[in-house]
Amino acid sequence: MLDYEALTKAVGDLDEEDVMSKLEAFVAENPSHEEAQKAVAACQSGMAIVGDLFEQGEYFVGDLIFAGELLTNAIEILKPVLGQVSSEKIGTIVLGTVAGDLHDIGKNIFRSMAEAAGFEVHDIGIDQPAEAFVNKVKEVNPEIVGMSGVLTLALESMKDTVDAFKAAGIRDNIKVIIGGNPVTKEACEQIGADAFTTNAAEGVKICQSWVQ
Ligand code: B12
Repeated sequence: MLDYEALTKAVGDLDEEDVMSKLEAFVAENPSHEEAQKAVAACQSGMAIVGDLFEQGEYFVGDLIFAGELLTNAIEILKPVLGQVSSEKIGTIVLGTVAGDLHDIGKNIFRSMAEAAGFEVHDIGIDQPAEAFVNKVKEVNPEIVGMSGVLTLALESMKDTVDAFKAAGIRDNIKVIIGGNPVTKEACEQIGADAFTTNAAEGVKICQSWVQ
């Protein structure tokens, strides 16, 4: 049995060896999807600790970089139990991290889970301006656009992107979901998105409800 709190602490401590050995033992036990999602949530809480220690001046940018690599490797171990790419296609999502923001771990987790649920995901990458989202939407005609961002400034870029959809006359053709640490109900309303979440699994459920 995985001790989720101990996993959160190990991520917060940036104890890579402990994180990897815990996750390898966990995956070897063939956990359920729900348990794997709980492990992701535990890692996410560990990253919040890293962020807090960075703000308090105990960790530095080098530690953030290390934390990013650590979590990317951790998610690689979890991928097989988070679900494989489904062969049945239930919908299309254009996904990206918005302009000014280089964080992509949360986006990548959402992509993996959405693909496992049967979505075809067009991931346009990090630091993507509004026009890049607009162009991709025009090209692949998705039902859904997912925008990711963890910096406070990402909220502004998300609003710019929704405004660009309106200006291009394509806002009514798509549902927009935003995700990442700073998104809230209020931010969602201001941005003009249809839904928000700080949990990838919940995000996938919302997207599934839109294509049913
Ligand atoms: C790792 C990290 C980095 C790494 C990122 C590596 C990478 N490849 O992503 C690096 C080193 C690059 C980095 C750089 C910086 N960072 Co940084 N970083 C973090 C840290 C510690 C973890 C982020 C993370 O991966 N979290 C874990 C993931 C799993 O969580 P998540 O993103 O929220 O994603 C989940 C959900 O939100 C959801 N989700 C996410 N996206 C989407 C999208 C959709 C559509 C859906 C449905 C769901 C969804 O699903 C995920 C799983 O459930 C955070 C701390 C924190 N509290 O987040 C700081 C943090 C975000 N960083 C911060 C800062 C200040 C910076 C720098 C400015 C530092 C510097 N001085 O250079 C730069 C900025 C670079 C830039 N322009 O973007 C601040 C931001 C402050 C602010 N309010 O804006 C934070 C909050 C740290 C802090 N407390 O001060 N960082």
